[in-house]
Amino acid sequence: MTSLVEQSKKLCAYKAVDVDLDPSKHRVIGIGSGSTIVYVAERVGQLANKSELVCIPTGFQSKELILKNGLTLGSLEEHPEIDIAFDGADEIDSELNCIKGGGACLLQEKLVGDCAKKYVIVADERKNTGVLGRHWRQGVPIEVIPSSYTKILLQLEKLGGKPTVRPGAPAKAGPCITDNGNFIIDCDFGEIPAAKVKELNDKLVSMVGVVETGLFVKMAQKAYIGNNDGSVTALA
Ligand code: ABF
Repeated sequence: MTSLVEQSKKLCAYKAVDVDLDPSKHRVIGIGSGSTIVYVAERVGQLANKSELVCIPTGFQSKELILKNGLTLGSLEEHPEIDIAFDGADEIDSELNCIKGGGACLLQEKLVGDCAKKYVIVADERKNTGVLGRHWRQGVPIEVIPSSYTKILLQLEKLGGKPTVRPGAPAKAGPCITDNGNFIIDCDFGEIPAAKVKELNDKLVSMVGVVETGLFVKMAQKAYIGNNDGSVTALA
């Protein structure tokens, strides 16, 4: 039996595609990563003109989803202007700032989001807490150049965070390696008030060795939240 959370993921994903994707105008579409985006790809794959669309992935899982749903796979190099992109989030606040990167694809996700004229987040209600750091207790994912990780750990501690290097899959010894060959540090800063998210992100990206952070500062124009009672809340 499908759980309420799973149903809410499908509801918000279908709603986001039905409301925001205009198949007559949007031809280049960003497809993010995670378990909610599975339903976005499924819905896009049901469009009558799907063969006219090009989908830009944010990682390996995303590529597979695009292909599995009979959609055309494109690249950011070929299509640096994306009409609309959909992605999941680990947490979303009242200003639509997000924590992303639980799946270690944050760099490609941020690139796709940055290239998108319209960026839409889909998430179940657990992620909609109003303040980042309430639900996602694992910390802000930060992608770093491997040789810089110890100096960045020190810098993050001095900044008041509690950083840990993300381990790889259980069978694999050593740290998690991203699609770009980098490490991920998860840094717990506790709750991050909406007014402080940009300031924190600016401090993090100014550290030499940091490639990108999982703080997506006001990148999304819209978010669809799937609720357990079967309703969908649109935030903008
Ligand atoms: C991706 O999927 C990540 O940035 C984020 O970690 C995750 C959210 O996934 P889910 O939809 O499974 O909660 O977008």
